This record gives sequence, structure tokens and C-alpha cells, in this order.
Amino acid sequence: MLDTTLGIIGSGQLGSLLCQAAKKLNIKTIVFSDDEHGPAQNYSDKFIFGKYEDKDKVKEFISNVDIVTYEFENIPIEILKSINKERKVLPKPYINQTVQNRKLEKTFVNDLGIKTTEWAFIKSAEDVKKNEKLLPGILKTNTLGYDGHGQFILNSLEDVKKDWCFTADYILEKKVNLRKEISVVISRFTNNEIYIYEPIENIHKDQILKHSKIPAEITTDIYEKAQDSAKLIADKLDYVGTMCVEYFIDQEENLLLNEIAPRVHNSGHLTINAFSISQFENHIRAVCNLSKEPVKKISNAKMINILGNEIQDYRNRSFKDGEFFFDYQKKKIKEKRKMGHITILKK
Ligand code: AIR
Repeated sequence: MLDTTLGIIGSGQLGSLLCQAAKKLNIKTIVFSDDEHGPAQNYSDKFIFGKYEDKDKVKEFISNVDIVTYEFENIPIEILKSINKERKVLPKPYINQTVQNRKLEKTFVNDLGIKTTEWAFIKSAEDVKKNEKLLPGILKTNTLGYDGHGQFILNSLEDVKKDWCFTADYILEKKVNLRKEISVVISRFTNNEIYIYEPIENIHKDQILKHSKIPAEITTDIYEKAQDSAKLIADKLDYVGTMCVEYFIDQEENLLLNEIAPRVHNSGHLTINAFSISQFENHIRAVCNLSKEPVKKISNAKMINILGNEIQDYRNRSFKDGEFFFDYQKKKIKEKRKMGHITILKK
């Protein structure tokens, strides 16, 4: 499709990297965000700042674009659905609705025969008590959570504080005896073709991704299972675009799906330098109805997230061949905020 203008909802680093990939393909981008300082405006052709509920701003956005995608899943579903009536939103809004709701997400994957951690839907302290067998566990808000936001570790019933009023719905997940975490990034195109990247091994600290690397040190069985499940999910959702499936591997070598991200993903940042076509370019190609092109692996790689103040030091460093530093150019440095990343290509 020539002369396409792609609308992107959300203006963080994922938006910036999508805009850069679009530019390479001569696709114009318009970013719509409620963050006045969102860094993606530095890379988009136009930036619309406004509340997602502001009908005039939404109208302005819609009238300027041919297709809409998003870089952040916590967008009110009604907004995505109303935009979808006028312009195609990809991935389809119902996918976002399923995936941003942990209960619906887990039910969907369990029904496909894909294992997750043991879990229960929680509405009250009483429900936690009834599910004591899931402790030690993690209580997570059923919707609107990422990077550890809205998560509480419960080692025993005593950790359920008396003054907690359970104003939201929650999911209680049994803690996994973790050996490793991996993710699979997959892009699915409008003609149902798929490109699937090799599994990526991830290390989290305080629930925030710290390192990713390829190749993942995993068995062939886990490698294949992880890719097969991701393919099954993408097909069942009739997914168009790039998505990521995150998994735990426990001490008994069980592969357990942790969560699905219906968007490009932090662990896939290394695809920018380690493959001939990145997760971002594949996403743009897919949602803009372009063809799937052959993808070549260039190198093994390691990606390190740069959090908070660490960015200051990186800004003054010089880099060697095979090291690629990305500064997200966020206005404010905050503790644990993702400020940039570096990818190091490895022989
Ligand atoms: N993001 C989206 N889901 C998870 C993450 N990390 C990216 C998106 C979003 C940005 O993080 O690009 O816009 C928000 O970052 P911050 O630092 O403003 O919270």
C-alpha cells in the first residue's frame, strides 16, 4: 500500500521505534498520546496530544490516518472499538480486550491446552483464603498492569493486610520455582503468513526486564513448544502485527505461559540489530498490509535495559563496533524507568 499514513496510539519508546521502522518503509506516522512529552513525537510526522476520551482529538486523529495501531495495551477498550468503526485498528480491539484482562487471557490459553501457572480469580480477602494452596503467590490486578505495577507478593495469608479493600478484580498466581524466563516474538501478516523469531532468554529484576539474549539456552523441546504455542495463539486470535508471548520455565522443565503482549516487546529490541528485519518493521509491514519478506539472522546478541539514572553514564560513553546504544530521550529520569537500551552483537 503506497501513501499510507499509520496512526499509532501511545508515544513511548515502542512508538519511537515503530515510527523509525515506518520511515524506512516510506510510511507516514501520526502519534496520538495523552503524554505531552512522549518521545515518539521526535520521530513521527505529526503528534496529537490529548486525552483518549477527548472526542475532538480522536476525530482529528482518525481524519488524518488510514490505519491505526497501538504501542501500549492499557488503552480504554471503548476508545479502540469506536476508532475501529472508522479506521481499521490492528491488532483487532477484541484481542487487546482479551489479553489485557488476565482472567480472559489465562482462560483463553488454558482452553488451547497451553499451560500457565496455577491461578485463581480473586475479588476479596475471603477468595485469597479459599485459594491458600496458591501461596506463596503473586496477587496481580486483573487489568491495567505492566512492569510490576499493581502486583503484590503474598507469602502467607498474613500478608493480606486488614485495610486492603479489594476495590479491583485480581488474579492470584502460584509462585513458580523458576529456572528461566523466555519470550517468543512473532509477526503475523494479513494473508495469515507468519514470521517467528527464535526464543529470547530474559532476566528480570524487580519485575522489570533487565537483560535479553539470543540464543536462549534451552532444550530443543522447549524451543519448539514455545514457538508452537505462540503460533497457535496468533492463529486463533487471527492476529495481524507483532506480538510477544512470555514464558516461565520451572525447575521441572515445564514451559508455562506467563503473559501475551499484543504489541512489539522490550525483549524483541535486539531484533533491530540482530536480524535483517526487526519486530518493529515486521509489525509495520503486517498492519499496513505489506508482504512478508525473508528475514535473515545477522548475529547472536544481548540487550541490556538502561533504567533510571544509569542513562547519564551511558550518554557519556563511547561505543565499540557491534554495540548499539538507544537513548529514548525521555524528559524525566525516574527510578526504574526504562530510559534506553544497548544491544551488543556477539559472535
Ligand atoms: N511500554 C508499553 N507497555 C509496556 C511498556 N514498557 C512502553 C511503551 C509506553 C512506554 O513504555 O512504549 O509508551 C511508557 O514508558 P514510561 O516510562 O513513560 O512509563
